[in-house]
Amino acid sequence: GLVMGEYYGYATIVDWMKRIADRMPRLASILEIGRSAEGRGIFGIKLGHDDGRKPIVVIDAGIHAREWASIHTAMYFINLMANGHDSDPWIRSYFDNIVLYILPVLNPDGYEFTRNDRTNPRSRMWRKSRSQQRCAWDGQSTKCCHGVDLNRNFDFRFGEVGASRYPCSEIYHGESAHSEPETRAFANFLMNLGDRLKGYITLHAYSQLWIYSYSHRKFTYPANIEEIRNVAARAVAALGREFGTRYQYGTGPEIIYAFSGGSTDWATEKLRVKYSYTLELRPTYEGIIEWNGFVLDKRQLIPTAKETWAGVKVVIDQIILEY
Ligand code: 0X9
Ligand code: ZN
Repeated sequence: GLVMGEYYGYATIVDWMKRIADRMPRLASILEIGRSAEGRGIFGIKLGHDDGRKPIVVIDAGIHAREWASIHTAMYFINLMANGHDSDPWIRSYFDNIVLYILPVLNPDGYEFTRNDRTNPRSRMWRKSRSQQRCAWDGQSTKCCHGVDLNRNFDFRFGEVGASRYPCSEIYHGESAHSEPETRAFANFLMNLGDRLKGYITLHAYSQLWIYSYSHRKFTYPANIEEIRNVAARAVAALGREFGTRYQYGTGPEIIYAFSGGSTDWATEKLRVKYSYTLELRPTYEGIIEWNGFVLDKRQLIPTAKETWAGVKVVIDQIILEY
């Protein structure tokens, strides 16, 4: 296995998931949902006894390249499930009662770019995918840039707010909804799960937030907002009980900013996923100088993942209770 509390390259992460799936053939399998713009396979792992009826929960991370702590957290969940099957009855019950898909790196091109590019020190802070350059006139000159903000590329109020039509923007939404291969692969994957998909959690960093729909406008909620909010409140409380970490919960526009084209709103609106959350992991904004919140000290990786799992468990347990 791999030692937790470290950052790993994409190939290492994928190999590791394959080895876990090989080791537990009836309980885990690897899946490739599609390929990135640069041709990398986008992989995930399926955990659980699938009888075709159990509720499904999907967890992803690394849609934004620089948010490395989210990738580690998803890996930690995989590790916990894989090692817990034989030793932890609660984990074993998850194998019996749900099907859990974890996709730790939705944007592998961006992630590898943040790890390996040596041409520019700012590359560690890359956010978008690495798709081919697009050019646009910005009023002064024509500028060309790589990449799309994949969390602005989903088919939910595409391009309406908190997104940019300029390719050089950090929040460039792409030419049209699902124009990017990563978005398409993931959207198709979720759509094919059908109405067994009850939970979707996307891991981001940072600012310690537990966010639910909708993100484009204040005070706009799904019909079952009471249940969504109640589960969020309990998740945040459970998370805080681990190490005292304080999370805020609410919709994006209520607690940070409005935007559209994100994956959780799309899952809520188009797929009717009952519990769909965006998590912003450690740290908070307090004491953060410009961008360094994305560079989480390795000593914080395991505690971050542990407390996040405590929150995620509340969502999973609620779904098991209901279905
Ligand atoms: O802006 C995003 O895509 C996410 N934040 S991040 O810093 N990781 O880029 C999601 C923001 C949370 N949701 C809303 N603001 N509605
Ligand atoms: Zn993000």
